[in-house]
Formats: sequence, structure tokens, C-alpha cells
Amino acid sequence: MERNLALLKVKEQLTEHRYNHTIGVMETAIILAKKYGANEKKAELAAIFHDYAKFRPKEEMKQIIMDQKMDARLLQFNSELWHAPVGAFLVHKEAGIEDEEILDAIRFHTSGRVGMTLLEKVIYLADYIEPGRHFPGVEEVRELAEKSLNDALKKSISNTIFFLMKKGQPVFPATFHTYNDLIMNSE
Ligand code: DGI
Ligand code: FE
Ligand code: FE
Ligand code: FE
Repeated sequence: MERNLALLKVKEQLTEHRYNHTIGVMETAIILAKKYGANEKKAELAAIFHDYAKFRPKEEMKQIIMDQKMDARLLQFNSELWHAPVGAFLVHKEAGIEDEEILDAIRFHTSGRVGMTLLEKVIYLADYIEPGRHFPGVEEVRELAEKSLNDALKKSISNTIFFLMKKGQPVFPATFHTYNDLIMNSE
């Protein structure tokens, strides 16, 4: 799918703020894809659609998680986690995206997963460091991203875990598993 059509499709699903975030993720993902050798067209499309399901009603997302037999533990954790796997499902169903690498990058953009692909790493990181993000620690991750995709990713995931712990929030198992995998299996 061509960029402008994808942007039109996504725009009607999002608020203006979230759409601007999406543009930032798209631009950042293309830069990272060029730098680290990921497929630029796939990075562009995955970035455009990554938050497609962000504003779906919780009840609809819950139903999809159950009907599609997704990880049922999701339902015990923060509903903020749901838009990623539900997004992958809806982007396939409603926007007709068939590419599994793109759908996986959308599916795992919030928690990551063990054995993340290059494209998944690019989307996770682009979501974290796009220019519209202004939380503490983001500048350090932007600097790491200049030199090492894996170092930047480790930092962004450990920041996310710290942030959740500081707020006394539960951490989804996949998030911990992603952290351990990166620490143990990336140079
Ligand atoms: O959708 P975005 O805001 O662009 O970013 P995102 O999809 O990476 O994260 C959405 C939210 O999910 C964010 O507020 C943090 C939260 N989150 C990420 N990992 C976990 C999590 N929440 C819980 N409870 N556990 C996690 O492991
Ligand atoms: Fe998201
Ligand atoms: Fe299909
Ligand atoms: Fe996002």
C-alpha cells in the first residue's frame, strides 16, 4: 500500500495528537531502517499502522482477544497493552495488510518479544524516540540510537520497566522476557 492511502486510512482512526505521533514514528522508522538495514517500505507501513487500534473501545478489544485466542493474560494487565495485538488483527482485516513481518512489528510494538526481528526493533524504538516524545530519559535513548540499535532498545525497555515500577504498576511478562533476551543475547 502506498504511503498516502495508508495515512488516510489511519487518520480516521486517530486523534490529531496521535496522528502527529504516527507521522513522527514514520519518519523516525525510515531513518532507523536506512541506518540499520531494515526494509524501508515495511518500516514505513508498520509505523503508519502501529497505533491503528489505539482508540477502539475496550469491550471490542477484549472480544477480539478472546475470539482470536490471543494471550489471555493480556486481559489481566493494563488495557494499554491491548491495542498492539488487536491492531495487528484489525490492520489485516480492515486495511488488508497481509505482510506478516509488518503485522508482527505492529503486534509486538508495546511489549516487544523474545527474538525480535530487525523490523520489530526499528518500530519499537521509533515509537519510543520520535521527535514528539518528551519524557525523562528519551534524549539518552536518542543518542544511543545513533550508535547501536540494541543498546538503544535495551535502555528503552529498561526505562519502561522502571517507569511502570515507579508507578506501582504490573509489568506484562513479555516485557520482562524481552528485556532478558536483549541483555543475554545481544552484544
Ligand atoms: O501507544 P503508545 O503510547 O505510542 O506507546 P506504546 O504502545 O509503546 O505503550 C502504550 C502504553 O503501554 C504505555 O503507557 C506503557 C504501557 N506499557 C508498556 N509495557 C507495559 C505497559 N503497561 C503494563 N502494565 N505492562 C507492560 O509491560
Ligand atoms: Fe502503541
Ligand atoms: Fe489474509
Ligand atoms: Fe505509538
